[in-house]
Amino acid sequence: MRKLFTLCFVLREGEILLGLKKRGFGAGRWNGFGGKLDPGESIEKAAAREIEEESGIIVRDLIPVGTHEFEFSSDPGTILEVHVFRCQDYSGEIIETEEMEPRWFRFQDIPYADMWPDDIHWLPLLLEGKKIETRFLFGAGDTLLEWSVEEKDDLIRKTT
Ligand code: N91
Repeated sequence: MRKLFTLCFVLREGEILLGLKKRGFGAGRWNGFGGKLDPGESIEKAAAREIEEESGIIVRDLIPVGTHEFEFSSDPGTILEVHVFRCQDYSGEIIETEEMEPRWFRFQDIPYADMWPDDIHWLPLLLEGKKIETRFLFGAGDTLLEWSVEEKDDLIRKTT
């Protein structure tokens, strides 16, 4: 079974917006913004809605930058298919919500030790403007059992 999710990264000059997840799946880790699709909703609409709900900002020009397939050995056969976007055009004020505590990080200060263990394998590529296609299998305690990261065409011109 496949379950669809979105994950969005807002970028500005040399910085990335991450949110400390305050509750639910992945609580205590710094994440991008995203979540499940509502019934009938497009992937891009869901990505924009989730980031507004979790950080208060309105995003425009979401650029698709790849997909992740996450599988957990505790639930074999269920693939979390995550559609990843980047964005540099937003309006509104970033606010803390019940879900997330947002904060800007310089690329060199990204707190990988307090993030999902797969992030170090693909987030630097995304920040270089690469498109990615990844698969990660997690074992007990979210340890990485198997993984692959493919760089797709370099479709994004690096602007930050
Ligand atoms: O949001 C970020 C930066 N990473 C992220 C990695 C994950 N690995 C498994 N899951 C469910 C993740 C969610 C977010």
